[in-house]
Amino acid sequence: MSYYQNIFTQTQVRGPAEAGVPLPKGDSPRDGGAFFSYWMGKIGNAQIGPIYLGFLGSMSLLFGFIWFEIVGLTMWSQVGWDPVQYVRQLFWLGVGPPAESYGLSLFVPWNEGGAWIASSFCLLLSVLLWWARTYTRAKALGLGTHVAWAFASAIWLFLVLGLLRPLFMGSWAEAVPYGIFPHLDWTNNFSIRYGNFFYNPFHCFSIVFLFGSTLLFAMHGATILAVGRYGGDRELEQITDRGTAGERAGLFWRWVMGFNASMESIHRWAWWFAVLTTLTGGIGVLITGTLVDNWTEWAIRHNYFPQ
Ligand code: 07D
Repeated sequence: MSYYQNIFTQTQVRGPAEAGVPLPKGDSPRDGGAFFSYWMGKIGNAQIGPIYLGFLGSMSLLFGFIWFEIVGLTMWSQVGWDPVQYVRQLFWLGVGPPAESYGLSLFVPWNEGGAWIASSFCLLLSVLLWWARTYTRAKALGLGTHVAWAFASAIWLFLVLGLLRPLFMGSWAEAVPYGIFPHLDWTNNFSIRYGNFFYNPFHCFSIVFLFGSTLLFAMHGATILAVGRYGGDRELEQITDRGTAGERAGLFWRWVMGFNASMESIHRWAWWFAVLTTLTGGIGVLITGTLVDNWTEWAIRHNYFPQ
C-alpha cells in the first residue's frame, strides 16, 4: 500500500486521489473533490476529501449551526451588540436554562431561558442526527457499529445532564448552561450543592475510567510506535503471524508487568474504558438529587468516609 505511512516512514507518495469503496445503491454521492496537504500528511493522511455529507450529515450540521448561532448571538446581545466587549467577555458570557419557577414549561420568554430551550432542541437534534450518521456510514462501509455505540455512551451523559435529570427533577433549571465559565461554575456548584462529588462513587468510577483511558492510550500508542520499526503498525497481520513486532510488544508488557493484552484485546480494553467513563458518569449524575441529596452524608452512612 504505497500511501501508507507512519512516523518511521515519512514519505508522502502522491498518486491519483483515492475515492474509496463504492457506496450501496441509492446512497448519495460523496461531496467535493480531493486535495493533498503536505502538513496534514505529517500527522495523518495527506489526502483531504472527498467528504460524505448526505442527508443526516447536512441536517446535523444545520441544526448544530442554528444552536451555535442562537447561543453566540444571545451572548452578543447581552453586551449590547458591542463587538469589543463581546470578545473581551466571551469566556464569561452564558446562555442558561429558565428559572426554577418555570418548571418544565416550553414557552418561556427568550431572554429568560427561551433561548436555552430553543437552542437545546437544535443541539439535541444535531447530536442525534450525527449519531445516526456514524451508524449508517459504518453500515454502508460494511463495518461493525462500535464507534456509534461508544458515541452513544457519550450521548447518554449529555442526555442525562441536559434532558433526563431535569425531567426527573421537574425543572429545566437543573440543566447545564452554555458558556465557558458558566458551565464550569455549574459543575462546581453542582458538586457543592450535593455534598462534594468526590464522594459520589459513580464519579469515582468515571474518573477511574477517564484516567485509565489515558493510561491505556499512552501505553498502546507508545507500544505500537516502539515496534513500528518491526512493522508493528500493520496491526492485523500482527495478530495472526508469529515472530512479529506484535509478539515482541506483548512480550515487553509480560516482562514489565506480568500480563499482556493481545493485539486485538487491547482495543477492546480501550473501547470499554472510554465507554464506561460516560456510562458510569451518567448514572452518577442521574441519581444525584433524585436518589441521593448529599454525597458526604451518604459516604458517612456507608462507612466510606469517616465520621
Ligand atoms: C460532558 C458529555 C458528552 C458530550 C457530548 C457532546 C456539544 C457540541 C460544540 C464543537 C465529557 C455534545 C456536543 C456540546 C460541541 C462545538 C461547537 C463528556 C460529556 C455527546 N472531576 N464532575 C466528571 C474529574 C470534580 C462534576 C466526568 C476529575 C469536583 C460534575 C469525569 C476531577 C467537582 C460532573 C470527571 C474532578 C466535580 C463531573 C466527566 C479532579 C467540582 C459531571 C466525564 C481530579 C468541579 C460529570 C459523574 C466526561 C460526570 C463529571 C473528572 C473533580 C463535579 C470523569 C478528574 C469534585 C457535576 N468529572 N468534579 O467524559 O459524569 O465528560 O459525573 O478533581 O456531570 Mg468531576
